Amino acid sequence: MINQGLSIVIPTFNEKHNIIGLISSIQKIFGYKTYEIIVIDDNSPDGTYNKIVKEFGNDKKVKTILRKNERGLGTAILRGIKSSSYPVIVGMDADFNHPPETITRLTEEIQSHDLVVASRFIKSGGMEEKKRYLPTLMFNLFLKHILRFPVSDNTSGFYAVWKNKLLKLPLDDIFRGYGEYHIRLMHYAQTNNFKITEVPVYYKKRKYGRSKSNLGKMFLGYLYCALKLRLGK
Ligand SMILES: Nc1nc2c(ncn2[C@@H]2O[C@H](COP(=O)(O)OP(=O)(O)OP(=O)(O)O)[C@@H](O)[C@H]2O)c(=O)[nH]1
Ligand SMILES: [Mg+2]
Repeated sequence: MINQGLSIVIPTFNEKHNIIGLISSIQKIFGYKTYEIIVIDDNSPDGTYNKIVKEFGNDKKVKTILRKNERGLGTAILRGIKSSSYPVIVGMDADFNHPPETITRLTEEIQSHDLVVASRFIKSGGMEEKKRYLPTLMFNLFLKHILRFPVSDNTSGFYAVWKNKLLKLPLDDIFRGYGEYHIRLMHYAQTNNFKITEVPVYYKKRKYGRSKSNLGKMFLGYLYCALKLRLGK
């Protein structure tokens, strides 16, 4: 664990059954260490925001941001990044796809790197949801090939990065749309000579609630994003 402090940025939409357990798990892992959890909720109809405020309203390490007039994963994460106070940022999902224990591995490696990605496609990595594993792997092989990425998983949305390095990148261009922001993040990090590495992650299935991902739309969006980057547009 780093000594300088850690900002964990978590976007939520209808995650009231996951986020309380996730925050509790992070608290157990990091305890008295210097960290903050920033949740950015887009006014979830299930009342995620109020639930967090009720459970953790007195905890100074838990910041909850409510966006009433905006919706979208990319801009929600950017809002969290802009609100962060510590030098290392971790981005992750609220639904336990991203096991909180992996944050420790990310923060170990960030000591000697600019950006560390949690990867499903290296030894000890994987996905509990088997039917999504192969198509995701194939798409990531394609991405690695066409964009010459140095790591194997460029769509996980689970990473640690130094904030001062991140602020040098075109953040408004990167953090928009849905999960394809991760592809743009990797592209700009690489073209700005970031020192990048990966650590294994085993994705569990989402614990409660429903996915926000429309897989067909997501695939086309990610493909379009990758081709645009490849063509330098
Ligand atoms: N603030 C905000 N968060 C969002 C939005 N869409 C998705 N999220 C969050 O982004 C994360 C990833 O969304 P998921 O629905 O888990 O997507 P997925 O991992 O592809 O789908 P699953 O297989 O069901 O886990 C979760 O923490 C969501 O709550 C949004 O529009 N706004
Ligand atoms: Mg998920």
